Amino acid sequence: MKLPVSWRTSAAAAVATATLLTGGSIADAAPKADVEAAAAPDIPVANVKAHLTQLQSIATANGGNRAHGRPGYKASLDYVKAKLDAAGYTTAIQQFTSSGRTGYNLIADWPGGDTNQVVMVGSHLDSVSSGPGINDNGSGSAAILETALAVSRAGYQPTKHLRFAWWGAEELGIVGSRYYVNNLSSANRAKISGYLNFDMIGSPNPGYFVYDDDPAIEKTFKDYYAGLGVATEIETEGDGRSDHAPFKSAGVPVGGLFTGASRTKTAAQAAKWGGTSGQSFDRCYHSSCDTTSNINDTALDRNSDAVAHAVWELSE
Ligand code: DTR
Ligand code: CA
Ligand code: ZN
Ligand code: ZN
Repeated sequence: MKLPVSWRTSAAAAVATATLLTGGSIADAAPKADVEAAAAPDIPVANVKAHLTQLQSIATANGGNRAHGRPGYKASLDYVKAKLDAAGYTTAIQQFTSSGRTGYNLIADWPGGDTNQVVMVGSHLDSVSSGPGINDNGSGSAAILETALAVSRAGYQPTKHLRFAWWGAEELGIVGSRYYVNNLSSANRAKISGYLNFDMIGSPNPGYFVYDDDPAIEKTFKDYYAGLGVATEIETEGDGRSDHAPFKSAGVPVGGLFTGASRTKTAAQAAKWGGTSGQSFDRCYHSSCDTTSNINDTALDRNSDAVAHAVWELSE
């Protein structure tokens, strides 16, 4: 007989916490009760695209970009924060300085859950100064925003505590997320049971790459894609080139998804994923053409649903 999640024993929770604080992975810590994990809802890709349309409008109204230190970045942050405040999140803006300009991280906590076991989900919200940054990284920012809103719509009450983050100044060198991690006390850092990063998840000529840093988180994503019948590859283009790097350096289990940037799709990859071989995954990477037309809707939809799947599975 499957017990509902809410019947987890306190002993199992104590084991979970102890395991995590001694550096166990998320999966090791999950109590082994015979329970039915709640299934994540479908994330409507139309909703994700509506956020991208808003971010595009913001860039267009602010010099064509959403870069650190420019009006378009703060307007993007205000847009995301307003949605989260209206959905019942506890939000906070963390300020920092980079290259002589003020930067901002947005942290949003979903009330409830064990605050000794925090599942964090993050994406950088800034673009480069040369364009609107809709794939890089409106795609990740919009997908985690819509997942956070889905948590609210569902009234989801997971065992672990959920925290979402939109980082500033990633394009200047992973500045905002590193500032956040460096300013955590060691006690609060130890409470983060995992960090999930989403940076470029809607590339126009997409690949399906999974970070291979933490085995349990990697398995969560690979199992999800296997269920869709979509092949995945290990992410190698980045290896530390995004906001998961400061968390990994601090000993936090990390994972994430990526659809590719300037590397070229091979014939073998095109055979399994479709798209165009001999062409980069995102021809508009860091360019002015990284607009709302620079998105593959199928990849954005699949990855948005994968974000929700991982959030539900890893926070149960
Ligand atoms: N650093 C990201 C783009 C990027 C390039 N390789 C990877 C691998 C994994 C995540 C992201 C990336 C940026 O330009 O914002
Ligand atoms: Ca969907
Ligand atoms: Zn970039
Ligand atoms: Zn990026």
